[in-house]
Amino acid sequence: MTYETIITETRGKVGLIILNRPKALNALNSQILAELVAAVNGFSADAGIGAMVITGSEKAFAAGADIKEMQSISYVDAYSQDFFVGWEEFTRVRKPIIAAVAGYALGGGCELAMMCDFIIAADNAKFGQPEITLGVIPGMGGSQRLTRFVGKSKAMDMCLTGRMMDAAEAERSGLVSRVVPAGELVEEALKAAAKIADFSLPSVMMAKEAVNRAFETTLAEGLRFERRLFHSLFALEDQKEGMAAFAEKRKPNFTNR
Ligand code: CO8
Repeated sequence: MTYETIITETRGKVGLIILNRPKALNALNSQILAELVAAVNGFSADAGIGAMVITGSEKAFAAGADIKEMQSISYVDAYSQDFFVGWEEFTRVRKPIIAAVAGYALGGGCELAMMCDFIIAADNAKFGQPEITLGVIPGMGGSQRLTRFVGKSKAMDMCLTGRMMDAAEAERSGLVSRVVPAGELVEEALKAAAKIADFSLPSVMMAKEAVNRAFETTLAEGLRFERRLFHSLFALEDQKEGMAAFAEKRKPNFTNR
């Protein structure tokens, strides 16, 4: 499939998606949403792919939803079309997705990064939910996910003042998992994704599912869910292989079975 607003590449077992609307700082319009969802679904369906990386440019991961596309939309249209509901499809992807963020990740850009499984930030990254400056509020999960990542006080500060957080503050407050020099961002993210993609895919997918469950349920239910997944992994050949390889002091050869 050919895309106009993203570039896709395969690096070994990793699917790389580069947001590519440089003139609009990768603002997220309906075309980029549709192409991004198609790309992640394509990599999901590809048995040769074990993890994905989404990145933008050195200046902008994405500067938000496309304000020019949104500005004239009416309430009836927004409501009737359930504007941007397509992003929910993105969050249903079961293989891991790493956001590699350099430059601006604002509004929908910050929200897209938070929909990924974890964020690796370049040292020039800037995160923000500036929707309040436009007379609106976050609409792709910012008020909910940012609050879970950084807590109420910082989330309120960001959503009410619209101020940006730099990479150091984002790492300190738990929004990003690590910060790397901007020039090494994509390689570092690809390295992390390649490491994940070398593990047994069913256990990787279950690990993702288990961690995500922590956001959706009580501790008791989450623990029960984790234990049931854990039990089920003993049905895999890869569990036998992984543990045998440890005992035999060799590298495991996982087959995703
Ligand atoms: N939408 C559309 N175009 C954009 C956007 C955007 N979000 N951001 C930047 N652009 C465009 C600019 O208009 C400009 O285009 P042109 O050259 O044609 O004038 C080009 O990108 C370059 O931008 P700047 O000249 O402004 O670049 P600067 O380096 O001076 O500034 C900033 C960079 C600070 C990132 C600045 O561009 C900016 O403030 N952008 C807007 C940031 C913003 O407010 N983002 C939030 C958008 S709202 C949102 O995301 C809501 C999400 C939820 C919606 C869910 C609906 C259900």
